[in-house]
Amino acid sequence: MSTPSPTTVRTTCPYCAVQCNFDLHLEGGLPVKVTPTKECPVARGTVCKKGLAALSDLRHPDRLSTPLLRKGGELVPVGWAEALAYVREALTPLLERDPGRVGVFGSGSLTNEKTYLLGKFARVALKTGNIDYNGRYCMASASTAMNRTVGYDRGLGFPLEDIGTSDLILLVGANVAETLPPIMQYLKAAKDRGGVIYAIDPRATTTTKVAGRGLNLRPGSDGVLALGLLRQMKLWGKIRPTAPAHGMAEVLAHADAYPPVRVAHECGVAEADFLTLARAYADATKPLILTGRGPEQSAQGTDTVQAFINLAFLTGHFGKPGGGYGTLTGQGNGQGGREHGQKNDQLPGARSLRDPRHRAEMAALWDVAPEELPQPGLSAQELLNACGQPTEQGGIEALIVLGSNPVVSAAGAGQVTERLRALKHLIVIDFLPSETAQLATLVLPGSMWCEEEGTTTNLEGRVQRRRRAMTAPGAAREDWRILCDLAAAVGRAQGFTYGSFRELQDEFFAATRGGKADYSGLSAERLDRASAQWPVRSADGPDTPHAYAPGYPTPGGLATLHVPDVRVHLPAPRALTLITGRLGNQYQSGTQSRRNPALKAEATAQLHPDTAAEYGLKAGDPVRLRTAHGEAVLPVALTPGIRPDTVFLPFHWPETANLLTDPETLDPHSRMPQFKGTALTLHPLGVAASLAGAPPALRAAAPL
Ligand SMILES: Nc1nc2c(c(=O)[nH]1)N[C@H]1C(S)=C(S)[C@@H](COP(=O)(O)OP(=O)(O)OC[C@H]3O[C@@H](n4cnc5c(=O)[nH]c(N)nc54)[C@H](O)[C@@H]3O)O[C@H]1N2
Ligand SMILES: Nc1nc2c(c(=O)[nH]1)N[C@H]1C(S)=C(S)[C@@H](COP(=O)(O)OP(=O)(O)OC[C@H]3O[C@@H](n4cnc5c(=O)[nH]c(N)nc54)[C@H](O)[C@@H]3O)O[C@H]1N2
Ligand code: SF4
Ligand SMILES: [Mo]
Repeated sequence: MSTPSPTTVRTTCPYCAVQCNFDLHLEGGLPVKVTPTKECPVARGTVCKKGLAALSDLRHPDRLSTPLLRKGGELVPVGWAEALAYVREALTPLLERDPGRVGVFGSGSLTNEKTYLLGKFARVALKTGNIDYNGRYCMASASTAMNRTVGYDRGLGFPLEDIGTSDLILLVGANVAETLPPIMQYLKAAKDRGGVIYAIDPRATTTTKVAGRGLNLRPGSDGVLALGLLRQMKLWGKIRPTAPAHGMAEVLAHADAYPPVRVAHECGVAEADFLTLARAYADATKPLILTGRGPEQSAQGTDTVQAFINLAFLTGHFGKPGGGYGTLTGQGNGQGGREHGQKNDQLPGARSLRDPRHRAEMAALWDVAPEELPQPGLSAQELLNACGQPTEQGGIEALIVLGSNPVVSAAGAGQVTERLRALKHLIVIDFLPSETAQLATLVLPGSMWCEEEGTTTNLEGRVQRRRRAMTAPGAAREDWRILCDLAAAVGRAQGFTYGSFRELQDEFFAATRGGKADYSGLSAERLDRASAQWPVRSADGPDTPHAYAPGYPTPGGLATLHVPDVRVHLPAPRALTLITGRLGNQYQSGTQSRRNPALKAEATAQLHPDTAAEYGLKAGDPVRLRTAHGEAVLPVALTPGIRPDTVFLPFHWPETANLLTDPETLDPHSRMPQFKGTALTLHPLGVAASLAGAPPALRAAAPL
């Protein structure tokens, strides 16, 4: 298994959806340094601190290098033969009885090839429909809104450099300076050309400061803001639809109910500030609306995003270079991860599992009968909620997790932990002992980013090679091989016997042929010459920097606008709302970043100083936060830029943000939980109280 170790390998970062390319330098086969490269088509010579620090996890002492099997309550090291024998004994009877009792949970961190293989593994080897992934928690609402409007979804339908040509950018709930730092250069380019940026966020962030203008709106009120803007555009004669579309008259009529006075009241902003923003949008020639997780991660996320898409479409900017609408995808392969079949209702190439033609196409490729492919199963949160429930209620008895840490990141993490504990079998493939892995009955040691080949697709639909630079340590294996091993263990090796990674990769590219997300013109060689934005339909054909030209992949080629159902819950005076999100120095559920000495950060509850004073709290005092779903204890940080009615919590630590979120209420369209916007009460613990009884996350921002 040893590979030649070149001193420098150009690869892509394991973290966010910008997917910076950088050079990883090795000595004696071990990583020593990351350096940025000007040849990176995305970051153009920059890399953020997470990328620079990414190599330190590769040989972290906690790195998993052997399978771990639970015996007598403890996870103990075993060989692969014993691990796979467990898989055979655990899963085979279940699969024979009722394959739907086995669930699979994937991730937007996986390369395209692993995404493809995981979907194929679930549906062909296990024959279960119960596969979904953590993208459901991410940009699913934006993706759902785009799909139902124009039939497909590429986060940004244009190259990043177009952002610099926009004259008005609305950053709606996206803290780009902390979460996608290299994108700031494109925003600054727009500013340098005289463009204006509004950051719309309930709290001041590094991003709102750079933007300089913004709206400090009430959490969950973005949809009303968009409706108010549409109403003003109509009033000011700015309606000139991008293309003919269904639903326009209804959408325009509905917006009449949102005059500035209502918007100001429901969004909790001054009417004059709203009107200044509306005027700026009306006067701009290339306004661009970019949404982040702020407006998207709620039980009305799809309709909220829909309201912004309607605005961009009806004012004629949708799909135009430098203007229109886009969502800022988050995970490294959040884009490709939502296209190639790990979604509960999807087949590769963004095909639909419900479409008989699409089922027949994939069945032919996979050499199975179309009717053998299962129907769509549970969505991510529903899948977790079903774990360990009685079989007659559709309970999941065994779950395989690849690339997610739901004990920290799922909504209602307390309940989710209970559900995972109630499983008969929890098989986690990870490279570090995440909190979810620590609950597993079997942990399989997988591979990290530069220990395997693959491709990822960034937030502008750009497909790039992620090159292998080193081998996984000890008995750890490449994830794609592990999936093939699992298929063999349950006696379903057929279709999972790739002689090399390249065979799998070529099958993946070919499988997308004819799909909306068509990568069939790609190969490792072509991607060595240049990255490419999908669709890429033939080996010698062009790629597609600009998506969303009218003539959409919908019946009749028309867009359909939907009347958004958005309601602002007006809290009682002095009531508080919890929002959760990210810090620049941490990544997601923290498995990787909490172990990284270069990425220090603290879990605190961010409050406005006036709110803190009202509760008699000073910076650093411990406070109990309570919602209808749970409670958490954290020290207070005073942040003057946050709305006094809002409390912000990062979600990177166990037993913090997601103990407080709701595991049951989901967006009816995207099945997104309400990560942003939960009614909250504060209970000071007293200045003298110590944090001794507080969750481990607060005692040390260190690994378990
Ligand atoms: N450092 C770092 N970078 C990351 C990640 C990470 O974990 N750490 N994760 C990656 C991933 S997967 C993702 S999805 C992206 C996410 O990137 P972002 O979308 O930037 O991330 P968040 O911090 O979740 O939310 C953004 C902002 O929304 C605001 N907000 C909360 N509620 C509302 C609301 O109701 N309305 C509005 N308008 N704003 C609101 C928050 O105050 C926050 O500043 O980041 C990616 N990059
Ligand atoms: N309260 C609150 N909760 C949130 C959010 C929020 O804003 N607020 N944001 C949500 C969003 S947008 C997201 S994307 C999710 C993310 O949350 P998670 O789904 O938990 O994602 P990660 O933390 O990236 O977890 C990835 C796990 O898989 C492992 N891993 C990563 N890549 C690979 C791989 O290639 N192979 C293997 N074998 N293992 C891998 C890591 O070590 C880690 O343990 O959290 C969601 N949860
Ligand atoms: S975390 Fe994102 S912005 Fe930072 S280096 Fe990695 S890909 Fe680039
Ligand atoms: Mo995400």
